[in-house]
Amino acid sequence: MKKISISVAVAMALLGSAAVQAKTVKIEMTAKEVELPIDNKGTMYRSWTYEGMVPGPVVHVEEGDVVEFTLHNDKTSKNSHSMDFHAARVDVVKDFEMVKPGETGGYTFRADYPGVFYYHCGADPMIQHIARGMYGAIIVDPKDKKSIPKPDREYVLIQSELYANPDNVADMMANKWTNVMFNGGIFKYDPVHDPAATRMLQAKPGERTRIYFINAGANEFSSFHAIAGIWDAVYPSGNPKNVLHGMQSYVVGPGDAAAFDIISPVEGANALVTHSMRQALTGGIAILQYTKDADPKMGRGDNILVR
Ligand SMILES: [Cu+2]
Repeated sequence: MKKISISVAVAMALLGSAAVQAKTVKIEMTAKEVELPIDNKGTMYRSWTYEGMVPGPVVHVEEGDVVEFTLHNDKTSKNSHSMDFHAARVDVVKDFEMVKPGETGGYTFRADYPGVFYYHCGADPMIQHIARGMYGAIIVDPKDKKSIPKPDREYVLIQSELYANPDNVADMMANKWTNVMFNGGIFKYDPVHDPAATRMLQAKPGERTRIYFINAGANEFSSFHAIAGIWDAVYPSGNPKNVLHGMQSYVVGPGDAAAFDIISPVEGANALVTHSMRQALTGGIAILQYTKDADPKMGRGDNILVR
């Protein structure tokens, strides 16, 4: 992201004698068409992106914040692009309209609902813009911090399908995907199934780890499961008011998201998978390793989404 600036006290409302402040958060992104690796070997894929990365940057705001979003479409782009934030309530025609190469668009919304929400390009054909990599996460922290347990670590995992030929929209419409990816890579965090993988998610035994799980699709449902673990809590859409306990799996459809909390009583690992086997065994597995000396930087700050 080029810049995120936060200006406080844009809106001041007087409630009795107490001043209530609403933050305005400015988010700017540039749509860029670039080559990116889609596996641990470095196989390159012609990707369409936000900010040159798949997934796009994690946007993090608080419930009630006003988000001023600006989308630049790089002048080297060959296609129009757009932005659909699932955390926004706006006008689909005016606000989600396509931005041509070299032009700028944008809109403003208030993040009224806490949770984890999908964002994606909605330019035509949407199936292709999503499959090429134009998706990401926006996390809206609840205003009431006590409404949800504070996690020790947090990770973003976004599931998507890989189509061998991204120019072939007919194959996408026929659902002819070859692999499922987490965060834009086949077995990106799974050295068990791909020895070339160098990354894993990490936590300590006893820590509460929260996975912000988004299913970008474009087509497949995900049955998200932790092999050798149980979800302590699942929050559909990440909203603290939606809570399920002791879940083995929870289905997240295309375009949907949920927050999954897990606590391991032992050292070792869980394998986080979509339990649909063709999806898991073609790339949809991430290892969450539990050790007493887990890297304190993992699952925090910029390492919420492990690049
Ligand atoms: Cu696009």
